[in-house]
Amino acid sequence: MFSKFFKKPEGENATRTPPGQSLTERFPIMTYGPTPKIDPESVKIRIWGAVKDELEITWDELQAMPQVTQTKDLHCVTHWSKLDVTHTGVSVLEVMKRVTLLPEATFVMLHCYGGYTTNLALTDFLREENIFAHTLEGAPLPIDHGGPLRVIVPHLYIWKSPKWVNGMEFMTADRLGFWERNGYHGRGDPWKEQRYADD
Ligand SMILES: Nc1nc2c(c(=O)[nH]1)N[C@H]1C(S)=C(S)[C@@H](COP(=O)(O)O)O[C@H]1N2
Ligand SMILES: [Mo]
Repeated sequence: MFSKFFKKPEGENATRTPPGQSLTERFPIMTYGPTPKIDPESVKIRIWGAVKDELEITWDELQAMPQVTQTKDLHCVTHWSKLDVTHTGVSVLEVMKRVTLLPEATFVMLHCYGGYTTNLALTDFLREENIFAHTLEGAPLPIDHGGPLRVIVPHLYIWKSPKWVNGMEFMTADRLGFWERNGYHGRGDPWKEQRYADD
């Protein structure tokens, strides 16, 4: 695991790095299946399920909302962490000002161009630091990292940060997303090493 690219965390970085993780300076690309190529202008977030009214939020509407830039550490279940990654976008809580949830909504399934899905409890999704990101380190989010638009959920392993996002399906009970059906943990807290379903 430790090599030219993966370093054992030391000093202050050690306390920022969850158990079983090594640090990388690179930002590896991890995608299952082909990478969808989407014109930013055509990006929409469709919102349905346990909501009062279904709606769509367009790329232009998203750009007109208040923007936030934040620097977070990202942790991948495949044992690498990358510290201080800066994304810009719109916070999930800002987008959710447009959405009226039904009282029985407890989970969300995030959907993507290409068919990837991931499930989150609303207690993990409706958090200040979660964002719809369109910019990485000041430049348009590279397509391989999920451009034009991905969700960043920094407190969980980043399979919970879907690339090429295009939908939020609110649910009244949990259902498993793509990797969760294939053996990954339902929640994925890196500090608890929730890697696989039986961890
Ligand atoms: N749409 C989509 N989102 C995805 C994936 C994917 O295959 N498709 N892979 C997930 C996994 S398993 C990881 S580790 C991270 C990787 O993000 P990165 O390629 O920007 O490093 O994206 C997550 N989001
Ligand atoms: Mo992953």
